[in-house]
Amino acid sequence: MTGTTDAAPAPEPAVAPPAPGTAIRSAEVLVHSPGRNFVTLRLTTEDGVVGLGDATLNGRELAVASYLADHVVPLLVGRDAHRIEDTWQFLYRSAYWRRGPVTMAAIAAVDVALWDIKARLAGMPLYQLLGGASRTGLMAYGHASGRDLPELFDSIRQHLDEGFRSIRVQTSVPGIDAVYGVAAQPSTSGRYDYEPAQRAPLPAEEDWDTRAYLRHLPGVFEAVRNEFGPELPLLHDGHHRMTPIQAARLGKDLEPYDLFWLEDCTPAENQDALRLVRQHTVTPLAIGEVFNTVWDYQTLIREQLIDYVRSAVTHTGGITALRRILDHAAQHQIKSGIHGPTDISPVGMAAALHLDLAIHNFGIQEYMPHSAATLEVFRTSFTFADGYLHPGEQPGLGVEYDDDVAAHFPYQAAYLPFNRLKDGTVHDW
Ligand code: GCO
Ligand code: MG
Repeated sequence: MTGTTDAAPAPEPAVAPPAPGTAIRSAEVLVHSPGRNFVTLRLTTEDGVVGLGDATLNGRELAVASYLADHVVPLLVGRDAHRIEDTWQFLYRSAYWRRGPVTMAAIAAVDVALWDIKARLAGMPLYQLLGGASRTGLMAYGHASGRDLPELFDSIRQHLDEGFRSIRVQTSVPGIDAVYGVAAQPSTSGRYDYEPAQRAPLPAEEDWDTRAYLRHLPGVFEAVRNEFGPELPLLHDGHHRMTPIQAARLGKDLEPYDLFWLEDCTPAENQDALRLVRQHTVTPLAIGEVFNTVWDYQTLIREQLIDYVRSAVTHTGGITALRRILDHAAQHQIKSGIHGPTDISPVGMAAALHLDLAIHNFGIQEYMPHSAATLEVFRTSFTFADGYLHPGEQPGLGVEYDDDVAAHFPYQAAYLPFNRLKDGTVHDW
């Protein structure tokens, strides 16, 4: 043996190390309450490039903050910020305990922050990395509500004045004191803003009566159609409160009023139940804001039992995972209707808008504008004009987080309400 050694050559690393500067240097979990609570993940690379992700789970914020801070942040430091898919698979599979809103919100925050970093490094708005724009703008719907018809009509007119061209209609029901989607009082800004989470040590108790609701709602839509004409796209959220046969009846009764969709008509954990609803009505159905993986949609998509996917980027494992759900849905002519109430932070909203712009099967985007305080903490560059949203052209997501302003808004415990029937039984809210 000449000029050789018995020692085996050092093995190549299984994966290439991060390019200089792109390893994650820090991961911070930011919990603040500018008007309402938000959980934000901020990743920073060795070179100082920052990415933001939304991990807000309304009413259970601290569980996700702990999942991230205690169990995910220690795994992120030193990882290559470019390896989005590998990081997603690692976080999902290495936890062993899969799915669930806490886990999937935490993974979503990491995923979105990594997409933000990649797009900032590329110097492009994120939608360009997702395939580029498939349209010029994103039709958005706003939330109108009223305790009676005059208040409801007033709220619809205000939304039309603000530029909305599609309207969700929620209304009080005679005999029910407090109902999802309707503000108890007109807000001081003159709008009927509805923010369900309430800052209090205990959840508020609301009441519910499905028969009263089923009797009342079709007349409300008839009045709205008579007042605003046949063209305005109208939506309604049943918020999981009906059984399949009740939902089937409501869908049938609303057919003359040509809804854009009826949302969350049943709780839908039992996907098979939607077959019954579908057999009885051609009112389009939207479901999924509380779902967190593609498995929650398996029967619904394969059997074409819904028309719109309602998941949020924030609650479904991020852009990587929601894009797959929407691609699967596209094979069945099912479109997107991404969740966008105020409990999705401006970071989560921006992520939704980039995805909406890029996919082929975009349907509609929910849009509840955030409060002035929220928009001081999260400086956004997305726009809304004449019914259409656009994510803007800033590199990355187009959102900056202001720590100094956020410091004025510490976390405050807040809970979503719950329902009881007249006899005291707890009911879906
Ligand atoms: C919607 C939703 C929300 C939820 C809220 C709970 O369609 O926008 O139903 O209003 O109630 O996200 O946190
Ligand atoms: Mg909803």
